Amino acid sequence: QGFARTVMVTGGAGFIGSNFIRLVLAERPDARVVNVDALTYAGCADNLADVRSDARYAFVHADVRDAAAMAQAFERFAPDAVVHFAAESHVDRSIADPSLFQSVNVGGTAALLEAARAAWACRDGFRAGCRFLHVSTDEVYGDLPLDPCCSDGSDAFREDAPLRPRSPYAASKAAAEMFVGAYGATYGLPIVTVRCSNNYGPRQHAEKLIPKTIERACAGLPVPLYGSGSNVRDWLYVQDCCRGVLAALEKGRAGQVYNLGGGCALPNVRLVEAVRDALHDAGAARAAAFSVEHVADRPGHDRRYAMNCEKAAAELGWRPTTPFEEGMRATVAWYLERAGVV
Ligand code: NAD
Ligand code: TDX
Repeated sequence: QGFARTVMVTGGAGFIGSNFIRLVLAERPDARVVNVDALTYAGCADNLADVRSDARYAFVHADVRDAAAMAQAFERFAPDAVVHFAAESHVDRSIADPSLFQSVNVGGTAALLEAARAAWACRDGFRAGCRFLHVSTDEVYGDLPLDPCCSDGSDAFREDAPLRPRSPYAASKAAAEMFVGAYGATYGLPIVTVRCSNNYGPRQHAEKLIPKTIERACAGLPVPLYGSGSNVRDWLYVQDCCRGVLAALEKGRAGQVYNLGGGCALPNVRLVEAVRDALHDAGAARAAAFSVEHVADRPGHDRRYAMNCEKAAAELGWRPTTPFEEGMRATVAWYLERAGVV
């Protein structure tokens, strides 16, 4: 399978999307990228400051729910592929405003699928080589018990596990996947889905746990840990995730789902200690006063996520390669440099 020459990336001004665009431009010299982003509070034009002048990059300021704008973008740029990152991504915000998540994550995905279906239709089905890559999350599976007897990984979710989302965010991502599956089954639209675990790395919004921990520690403020801090997340360095998304785009089988996990499960309380240690190693003086405060738990807080990623290894040749300490070092260095701390 040859690589798509024009890739429409939605949500490319966000955390993973901006890292993905940079990867594609660097490693696929023949590719053009069209970034479709509404620049919500989570989108940051500066995330792509260094690629803005690249002749192979174009930006469309539009909302994926806007059917006319999507049709226009397809017509103007004639993308071969769509990589759909655009979403409301923060679980706490979904608890405060679930309808926004329904509108953007479900309605936005449905509108984009419809635009792709119309744009790529031809007499025999769809244009040769076209492909829709949908970015989903491990949260659609629901959570697992914390019980350490299961920590050998044997209870990790495989791609065919039932979806049991528990937060409004996870429900909206699961509902989006239902539309994705329906477009594959009904119309034969060539779609590949990836379910990623918790990403970390440069350019993540400060509302998420790792950047929040770095910012607060550097400001001498306590890090708020929800509940006991024993909830477990599987951390995936964003560069590894982007390589997995690219591999799925290029090598994934249409109609298939691939788990992309980090293989690095940590309880939150351990995770923030790892951030503290990386800050110390980087010489961030204020982090010496690092402290944690246990605050009210997130309602319905998922206990643990774990995915089995053998399918991505076997079919895509993908596995995460960045050791956690190295990814954390690079992450902390990026935030400290941006803040002018070291
Ligand atoms: P993010 O919040 O950092 O970025 C989201 C981007 O989408 C922003 O640039 C925002 O402006 C844009 N956007 C939001 N609503 C839009 C709309 N209606 N139209 C057009 N653009 C819109 O998110 P992220 O962390 O980079 O996550 C990207 C995708 O990956 C999401 O689909 C998310 O569900 C999924 N995901 C994220 C993680 C993670 O750990 N961050 C893990 C698994 C899956
Ligand atoms: O202040 C905090 N204190 C705290 O204890 C915050 C912001 C979070 N937490 C906990 C909640 C989670 O157990 O830390 C863990 C990580 O929280 P987030 O960074 O908000 O991420 P999470 O809820 O796990 O979801 C992330 O990973 C899966 C992304 O935001 C999702 O988009 C992705 O699908």
